[in-house]
Amino acid sequence: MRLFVAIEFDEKTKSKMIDVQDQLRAAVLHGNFSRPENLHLTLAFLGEVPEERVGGIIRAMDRISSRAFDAQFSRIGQFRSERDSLWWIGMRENPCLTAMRAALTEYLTEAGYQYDKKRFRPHITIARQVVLASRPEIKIKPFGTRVSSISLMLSERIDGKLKYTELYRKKLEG
Ligand code: 2AM
Repeated sequence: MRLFVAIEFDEKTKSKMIDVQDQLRAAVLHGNFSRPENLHLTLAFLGEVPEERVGGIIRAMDRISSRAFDAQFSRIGQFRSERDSLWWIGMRENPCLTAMRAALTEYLTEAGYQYDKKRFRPHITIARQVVLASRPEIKIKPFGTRVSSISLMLSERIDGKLKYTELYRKKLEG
């Protein structure tokens, strides 16, 4: 099973992300835009995990004692490759996020799980494989949301479409 741990967002927050996505859409020649139900922020990408090892991930998530926190979004950015680029909305640096993510990766490591070790750049992917037609005029009005849980997500490709399913939700305290 292809798994990752992520922050999921409520509809109001996602509609603000979709506003940004729509501004980008207006300027692309090509782009693979994330569907609203797929908008999330990945905390740890685990990759393929055998079904019998899912329980250990849940136990690692349950060890986290971090509190709920307010997150802010105020910028967009790109990860470029030679051919195209991935566009994202960034979550502002936040000591609560950093501490919670550090606890998660520590407990996953202690339990013997591997996760993607690239430098953590908290982001929500809004579009992949973007090729621009014109310079996008994107105005992002900073917005915020309360993060009060984290989710274990299953990633599947069904009929060519990426589908994410929440397998477990860990509530943060407070
Ligand atoms: P991305 O949006 O920047 O591609 C599910 O694939 C989630 O896990 C995505 O949010 C993706 O980030 C993230 N992820 C991190 N490392 C990954 C990897 N090596 N392969 C696929 N997805 C990865």
